[in-house]
Amino acid sequence: MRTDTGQIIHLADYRPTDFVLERVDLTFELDPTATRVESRLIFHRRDGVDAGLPLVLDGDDLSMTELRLDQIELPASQFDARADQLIIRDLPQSAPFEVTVVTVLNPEANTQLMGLYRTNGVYCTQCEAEGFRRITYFPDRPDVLAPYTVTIIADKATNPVLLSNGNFLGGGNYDEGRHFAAWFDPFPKPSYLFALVAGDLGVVEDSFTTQSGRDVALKIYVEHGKEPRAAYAMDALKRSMKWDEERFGREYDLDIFMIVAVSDFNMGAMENKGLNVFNDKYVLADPETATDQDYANIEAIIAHEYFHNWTGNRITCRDWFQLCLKEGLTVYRDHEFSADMRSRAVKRIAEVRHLKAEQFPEDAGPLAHPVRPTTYREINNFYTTTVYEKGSEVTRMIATLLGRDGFKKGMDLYFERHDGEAATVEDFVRCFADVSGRDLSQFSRWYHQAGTPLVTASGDYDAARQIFTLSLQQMVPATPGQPVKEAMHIPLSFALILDNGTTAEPSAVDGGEVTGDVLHLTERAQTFTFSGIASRPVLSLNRGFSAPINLEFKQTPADLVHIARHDTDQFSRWQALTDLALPNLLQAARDIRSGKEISCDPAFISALLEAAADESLEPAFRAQALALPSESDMARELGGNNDPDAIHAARHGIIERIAKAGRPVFETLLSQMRIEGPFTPDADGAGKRALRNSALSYLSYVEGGAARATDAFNTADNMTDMVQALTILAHRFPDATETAEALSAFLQRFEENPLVLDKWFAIQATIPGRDALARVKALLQDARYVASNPNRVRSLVGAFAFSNPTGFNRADGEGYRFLAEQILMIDPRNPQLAARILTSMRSWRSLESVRADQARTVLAEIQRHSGLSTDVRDIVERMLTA
Ligand code: B3K
Ligand code: ZN
Repeated sequence: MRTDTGQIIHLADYRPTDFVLERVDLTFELDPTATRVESRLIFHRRDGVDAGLPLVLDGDDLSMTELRLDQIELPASQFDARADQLIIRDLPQSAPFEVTVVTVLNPEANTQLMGLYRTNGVYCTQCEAEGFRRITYFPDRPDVLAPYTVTIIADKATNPVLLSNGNFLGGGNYDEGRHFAAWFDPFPKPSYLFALVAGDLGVVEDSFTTQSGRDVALKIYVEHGKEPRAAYAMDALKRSMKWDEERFGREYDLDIFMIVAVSDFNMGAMENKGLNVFNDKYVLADPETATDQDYANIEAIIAHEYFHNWTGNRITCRDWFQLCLKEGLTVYRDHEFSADMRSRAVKRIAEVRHLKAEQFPEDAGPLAHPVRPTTYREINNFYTTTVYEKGSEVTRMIATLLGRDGFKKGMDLYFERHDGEAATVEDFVRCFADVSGRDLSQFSRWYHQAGTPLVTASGDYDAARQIFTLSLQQMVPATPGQPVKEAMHIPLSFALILDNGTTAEPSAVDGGEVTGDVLHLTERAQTFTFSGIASRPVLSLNRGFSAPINLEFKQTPADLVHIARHDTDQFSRWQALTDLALPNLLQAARDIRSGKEISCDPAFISALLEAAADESLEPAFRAQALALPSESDMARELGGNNDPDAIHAARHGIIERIAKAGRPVFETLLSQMRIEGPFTPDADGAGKRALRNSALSYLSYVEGGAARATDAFNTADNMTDMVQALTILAHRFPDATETAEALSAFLQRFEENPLVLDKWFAIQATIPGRDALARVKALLQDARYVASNPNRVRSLVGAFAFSNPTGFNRADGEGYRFLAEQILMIDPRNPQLAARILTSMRSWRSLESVRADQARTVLAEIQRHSGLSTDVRDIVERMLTA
């Protein structure tokens, strides 16, 4: 039985626990099907709490075999034990007392991958958000913090490695071939940060000396034989530790920091104190098997989980409504880290692409919710791009408002004030208000109001008075539960670019607050005037994407070309190229639907090719410019009545035109961007490979056959090039013999490597067109398809539903029906995974009516299904009712 009864939890109902937890002492006797967990908890009643109130502990699917109070067995009359709750009555008024609970678990049968489970013979835990209650009865909420002692007893031959949080206390041999290890974590933590790992694993070891001179042992545990593939992760970890010291003054606090890579994991990774558990996809890499994107992901996620040690662990969340307090902030920190490790501009472009592709649709659809929600039914459904990515953007805006030094001071105060506490978003914001003296109350609406603000801008230049006038309006769309919105405080970075490419320095700016190059839009409508502007300027607005908004600003192609050439902000140059591309793409989509011939503005094509060939720009930037807005970007911009087939055909047609006009440019790039010597995963090399592969892809649109991509596939000496070539073959020439041969050669070479096999599945699952569904169904029958492995499910079912717009959104609804079958099959074993994949339908209302009707029918069928998990029920009902 699941704990979650589907009740709605409200932020307004928050109150502290009646009992204070002082200490936790856990003993695990591991067994694949009958693990015994003895938990000893010391509590005292909180001051002022009524003596009659019982102790209520959370459970989920638990079976208890022993219960003692101060070591004496409790009479049945004194407690009620259910699978999801333990209530103990008649407890001491003020003196501390000890509750001992023994539960017996079956890790082998735990397919949800929450609580204690087994993956490839390794015991492993996942407790965030509410998995600890699947291990033992506990006040399983983030505001209950205590130091933990953990003893693990297990068969020594099969489990030589026994790990938990904190510092190693000691270990030794036990009876019957068993051994034990004891760990103590002195830093009070909530239960969601508990972790245990046991099994037979290989280890990579290193060390780090902190800024104050303490030595920290670093260990990454992987399956035997995979040790060399953890080298990059180790390097990323050491760089993260150093960066957090230098940038935020944060030093690591335990004697040891461990990472364990496992193959069955519901998400990317988990920041358990001192013992991060990772999806092995984000640890293992070598040139033969990992792409540049894989390396970048590993670097970012290793950093993210490490940074949680301060933002999440030392200061945690008071309740789950505050999730963005740790997630948004930590994403901001990992973004800054990657920006410092790589190209800041290219990193920013990638972030904004991701935000717009994932968060903007969420914010515009039925699942929209504030960065800091006020209600939830299933907390696991709130680990969203809104909480993470928009949460990070909100943090970034605070840094913009306060400036680098002000932000640093605010962070220092936050660490000083709240270390060791479970804090709230209000606590966080107050630190920045206190150090800056700024009133951040209007700004805080970013946490509370859902929906992407729409800013409409128009400019006017008065040559006689040498004044440039900018009129701005803002509107936040209605979202579920929030029909009416208030005006936001929107920081807009700007530049007035003159004819000669220099930036105008106005003699005065009126109409609102301006700090440095940032305009503060705080009213619904506001007009800024810039005086002393000698000639007509081109306005570049929302530079660096200083605010996560939709901007409607009708600029001429000539002005956009001017920005693309001259803005000192590289991000804005990319944005201008995108703004040039979009109207062409969108018009082409409309033309196709009305049966017209499509066309493309030559001025856009030449601006794009100019950027592609511009050797003063870094290759990675040029590759980003060439990567046109995606089909889902187009769908988002079209905003409704969308036909994925028309969108696909339109984009295809525009690419063909660019390819035709740019053939010589692409030919040149292909030879210029060749890299000699062995592969290294650095950003420079990655940029060159990206640009070269982009050229290769464009060329496939002007060349009739698969020859060039086949050659690229056959000569590739690294996984990035190989995957790109294989993708071109599969997506552009799905029926060519060369494609079949390449797919089978790839399979043969990498059959033993699950992470590469995932790529093989995903490339095929995303081949556009009507045949996609049949292909996906056939792959589902492949012996290598493992339904119990979340990575594999995501690489086939997830990739199809999220990343194959034409294949999935078939007008006959078969794509949706297939997804529904899969969801209903996955749900009983792994509700979190099922719910996550179902969110692929979150934009169903913006489809044209035939598809939208099909989607609605299928969602209603899912909803009618009896026995849905709370996770899936929550998603499907929100998608249908909003
Ligand atoms: N905090 C975890 C996510 C847990 C998800 C629980 N459903 C990973 C992270 O954001 O670092
Ligand atoms: Zn996180």
